[in-house]
Amino acid sequence: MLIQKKPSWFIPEHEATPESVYVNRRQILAAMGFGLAGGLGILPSMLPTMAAAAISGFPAQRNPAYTLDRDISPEEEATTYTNFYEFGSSKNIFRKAKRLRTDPWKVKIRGMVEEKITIDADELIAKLGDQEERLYRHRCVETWAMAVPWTGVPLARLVQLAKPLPEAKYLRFETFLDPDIAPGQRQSWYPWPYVEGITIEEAQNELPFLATGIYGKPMPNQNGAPLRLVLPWKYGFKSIKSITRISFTDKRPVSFWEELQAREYGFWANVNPDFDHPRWSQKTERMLGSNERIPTLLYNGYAEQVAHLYADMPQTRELFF
Ligand SMILES: Nc1nc2c(c(=O)[nH]1)N[C@H]1C(S)=C(S)[C@@H](COP(=O)(O)O)O[C@H]1N2
Ligand SMILES: [Mo]
Repeated sequence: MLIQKKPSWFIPEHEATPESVYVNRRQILAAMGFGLAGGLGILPSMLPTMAAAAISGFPAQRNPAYTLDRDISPEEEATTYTNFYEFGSSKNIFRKAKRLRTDPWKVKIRGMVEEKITIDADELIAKLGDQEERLYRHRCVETWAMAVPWTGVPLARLVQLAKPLPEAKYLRFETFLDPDIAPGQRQSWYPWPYVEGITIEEAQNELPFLATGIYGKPMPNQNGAPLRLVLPWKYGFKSIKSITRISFTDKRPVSFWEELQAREYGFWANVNPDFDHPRWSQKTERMLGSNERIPTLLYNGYAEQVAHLYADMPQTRELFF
């Protein structure tokens, strides 16, 4: 039996790096509103760009609790080899994804919560506190993998903000629906929009991350701008991109891929090298930028953080698909 312990991102004050490059949004807005710009040596023409940078908070301070056992993937690879079926089923859809307009971008929080909120993505992130950077591994069910620095906030803070009712058991996430912009959404055999779901216990774990950026910069469209989920211990398809709606519900959500092929892409989809996909082995993976295959780790190397969530469940195939 595992005992609830301090999340691994918890570091005592004296160990934390004092210097943060985060620019406080209020300072900039105050400078704009109260005419302090001149005194700070800031030209009025610089203000809009600075405000934008401050609001998005890049680059954010790296959280030293999340370390890697491998090199960070080349940025060029991680931002051009992407899965985003809304724009097509090939990996090089980054040019097509440029068409997505991500500002303004409304996000709705709905369902079994005290706080039903409709809010712009920027404002939502500002409400959720300071952004941080985390280095996470990512393992696609297709067996390619990467290790990248994400910028964002823990999803657990959004759960706190929403104030779920006691009957809420799951979070259901939805991506935009706009076939005029996303050609993949004209392919009617797919159950658009893209949907994903996790349990509320999973959402309250330290790992789930609402990401707004990658490599210290705002998220490129192809990686899921302006807001995506990152669940590093699950197969990559669970990490839903370009979120427009988060609903709290008592019914287990049926995800996009589960609806298409439940035998291959299940609800839990926890990474486990010992359970093969029906069509290929899950024992090894290829890191982007390399041709070598390396062993895949149980829970993608995050057993310490998440194994206790599943300790009382049968350790069968269902948990790893
Ligand atoms: N909306 C949406 N989210 C998505 C996908 C998608 O097609 N549409 N693909 C998923 C898959 S299969 C993977 S592996 C990751 C890939 O993230 P990346 O392209 O940023 O590496 O995004 C996931 N999130
Ligand atoms: Mo994937």
